[in-house]
Amino acid sequence: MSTPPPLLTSMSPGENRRAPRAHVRSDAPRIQLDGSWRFSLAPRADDATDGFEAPGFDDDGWGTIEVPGHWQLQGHGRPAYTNVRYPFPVDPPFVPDENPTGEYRRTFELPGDWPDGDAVLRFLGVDSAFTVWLNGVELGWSTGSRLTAELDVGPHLRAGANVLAVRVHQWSPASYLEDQDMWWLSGLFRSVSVISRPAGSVDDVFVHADYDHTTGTGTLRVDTDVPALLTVPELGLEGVATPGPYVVPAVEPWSAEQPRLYDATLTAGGETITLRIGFRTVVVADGLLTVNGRRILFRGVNRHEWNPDRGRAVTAQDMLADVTLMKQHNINAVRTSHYPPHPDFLDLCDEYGLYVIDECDYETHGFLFADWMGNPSDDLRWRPALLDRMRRTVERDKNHPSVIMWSLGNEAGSGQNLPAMSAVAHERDPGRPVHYEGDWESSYVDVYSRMYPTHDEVDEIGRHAEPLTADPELDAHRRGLPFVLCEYGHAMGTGPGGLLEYQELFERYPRCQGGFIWEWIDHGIRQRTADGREFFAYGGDFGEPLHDGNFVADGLLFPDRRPSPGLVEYKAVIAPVRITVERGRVTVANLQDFADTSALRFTWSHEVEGVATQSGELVVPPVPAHGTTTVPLPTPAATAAESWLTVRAVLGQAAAWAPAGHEVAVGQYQVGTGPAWSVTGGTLSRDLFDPHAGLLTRLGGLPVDGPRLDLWRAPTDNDLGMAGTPVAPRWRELGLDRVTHRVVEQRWDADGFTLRTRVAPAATDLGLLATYRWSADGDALVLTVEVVPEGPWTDPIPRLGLRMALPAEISEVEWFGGGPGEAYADSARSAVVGRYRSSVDDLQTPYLRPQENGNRAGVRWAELRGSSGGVRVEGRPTVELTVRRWTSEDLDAAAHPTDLVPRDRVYVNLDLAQTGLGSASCGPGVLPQYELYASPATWTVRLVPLDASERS
Ligand code: IPT
Repeated sequence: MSTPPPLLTSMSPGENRRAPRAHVRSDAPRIQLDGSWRFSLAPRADDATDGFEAPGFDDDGWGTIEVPGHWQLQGHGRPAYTNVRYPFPVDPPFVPDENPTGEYRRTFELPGDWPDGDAVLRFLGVDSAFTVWLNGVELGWSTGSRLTAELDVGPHLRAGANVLAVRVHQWSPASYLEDQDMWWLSGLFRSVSVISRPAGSVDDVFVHADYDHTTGTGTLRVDTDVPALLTVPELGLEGVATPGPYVVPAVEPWSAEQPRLYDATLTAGGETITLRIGFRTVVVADGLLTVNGRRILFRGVNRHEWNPDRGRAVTAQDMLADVTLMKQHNINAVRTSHYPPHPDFLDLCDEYGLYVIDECDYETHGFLFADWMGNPSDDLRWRPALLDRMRRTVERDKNHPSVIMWSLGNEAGSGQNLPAMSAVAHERDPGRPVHYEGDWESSYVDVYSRMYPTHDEVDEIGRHAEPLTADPELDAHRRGLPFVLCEYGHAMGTGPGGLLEYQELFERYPRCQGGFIWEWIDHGIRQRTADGREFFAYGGDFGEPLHDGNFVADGLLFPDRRPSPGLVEYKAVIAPVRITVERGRVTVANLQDFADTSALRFTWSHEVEGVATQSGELVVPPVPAHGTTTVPLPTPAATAAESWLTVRAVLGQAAAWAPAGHEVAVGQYQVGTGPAWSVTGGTLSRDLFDPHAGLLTRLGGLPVDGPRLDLWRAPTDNDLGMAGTPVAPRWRELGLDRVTHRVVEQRWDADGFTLRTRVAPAATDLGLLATYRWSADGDALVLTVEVVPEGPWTDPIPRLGLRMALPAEISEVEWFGGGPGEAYADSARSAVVGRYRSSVDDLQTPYLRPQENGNRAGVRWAELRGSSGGVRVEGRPTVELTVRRWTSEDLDAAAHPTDLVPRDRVYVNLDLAQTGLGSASCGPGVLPQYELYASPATWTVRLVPLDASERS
């Protein structure tokens, strides 16, 4: 190629494409072109194959590729990850000469009964710019990777074999508009098809199904480009003419909680289109975002499309799994960050009930590094491309009741093209508000939106007391708008912490209508080590010269869709009912906006040290939305051992997304605290301790190292945070990862053994005086640790605890305390006091980049066992427990879980506390009440040797 084709130099969005229209299901004849195509990848656009589009071109020497798919995940080229930075020079509209160019060819047979006349060739997603030829004829080109592109092919189709050729460039001017925080992955990643367009058939339809909450009436208007007949059997509409309007008395409205859909058909020109109609009205009124007249509360997530093997070429199962998992975890809203999803995903949102902020495929974040000079948002030459993207978003998805807001895009700075995009959405669809976070004045949007504000800022905004912005009129406008957090709770690595405190603000201030966790799923790519062990790759693992590491792994799901502890925590925080258990009664608050609690069944159980002694059903009359009811609860007398009442709300009947009995919410009440420790005493044997360091070496028959004071944890992504002043670098500066232990005193007396040490890092006068007092209690040992800080400690510390090592044979843990999953001070809403069992291996949470994980909070006792015995540990007050086959230092040094090699020990931490997690990997740090400081502290543990035969 001598002169570059227009799609590599032009700011225009495409040529020769059909006007965008609704994505509908129809019975028109269709040829699905998914499957195996011939494929060749040229390293540069000017290396592309001359004449490849000719029907007679010989592609026998070419490889093959699966469509939909990305070529980088099928052995051609490599994935690359950058967050904000463009992986090419910011030199718009130019892109590098090294522009990987994929050439696709395939033949398809036109069925014998294929109707004459119009037909469209439809691409649901091609990343990034592509030109299409059918039977050697160039049809046109398009950009807009996550948007449908259709071209007319009717006149070019031939009886028998047809040859389709598509040339896709990884980079194009449009790449400047697609700087989303994700892997750069190219190709035909969504389906391709040819669809017949019978003469007189409906090309485009816009369903307007409004609900009047004051009368319960629905109004249905179906706009079509040609006259058509509409049938909605359940509404008694049979072959009525479009558009209507048809007034439907007493219609059942659609909401995420009660996603009522009415099946409908639309016929014209011999084609039948099937529609699913949901009646609902979305309005911003009196400063609130309302659906069907009520303020709603978003319990949301940001969802990128992801499959660890297929990238953004997600499957139907992936989409269904996402929706099902969201519903199972009490999530009611999705922001489709940062592009329209596969259209089938929205069908699932309609059906299962999720509110959707549908976001345009638009981000120019990398202009940040050019001080936003040349940002397409403010350059009129880009306006046609931006309006094209907005139109294609609205037109494609306009018939989904789940879509309740349009979003102009993400992180695209500011500029005159954004209000123009907003106007396009408003004009075409007055029935949906418009969102864009980058407009802090909120001049052309209908909700005020921010990402990663602190709790204090949310509180201020909730009180309409946020700082003034420049223009008083605009300031007044914004101050009157509802507020959402389009991103918060950055779910990178261990955490996020602090979600509960956000939820409290959303419940306190009507203006604060909830938010969307960043983000739904880790975008790890499944890989194997040389010796065949699976891991998930992140930025840099493919040798990218410029990358943003594991910032791509910040989801509530692991890449293979296993829920992370963060998701379990979020589920508890956003539970749609709140269960408050007290002596003799339980109060159920229904936090939903529409549904009563009749879908839920309530059970109670009385548990003594985590073992149920009594249980039953609780009769809770249906509580209306936002109502509260209190019912009596049998409260057994306190027992000798610690006992709890646990009340659970479960699904009474199977839902589409979970079986009957699925747990929705839990509440607990502590009935009895259990006895104080009675220490009977005994003689402490000197030879249990190392004579020099004074550390325990043996417990019963079990070799032991330690315990001794531990301040360190393998920094989490939040500890390493990019926002504010991250704590982990400071911890290292202080030397908390390399403390030394100097014996100050060893003293034996009638009460036992006292060891005093000074624990301190090199090069500083900071230290902790640790006093370990050991005494015997029969076979057991009791250790009280007292810590007194010395020197000017000012910063929070990672942990204050004891670390000890046991033999590697320890493999099982049973405990009474918080569980079953991981919990930290500021993410402990999901921890339920009970008795749990786990293998040591299953106590680990496999974050893509190893870091502190797996902590169990509020542990009263734990039994750690191997084949030849074990140890029971008890904590007073409780302890925080981690058990792992490697040290914190090993965790810290590893880049992937496959780097962690089990040692010949099991390392056990019995901690008084750890500092919280926060969300500083991209947001606020740990709230003050969850920060751990070096201060005088005391805690006691009891260590009891267990025989191989003993079982609790
Ligand atoms: C914010 C982005 O909108 C989102 O795409 C993602 O990158 C997230 O951060 C971090 O994972 S932008 C950030 C500068 C607040």
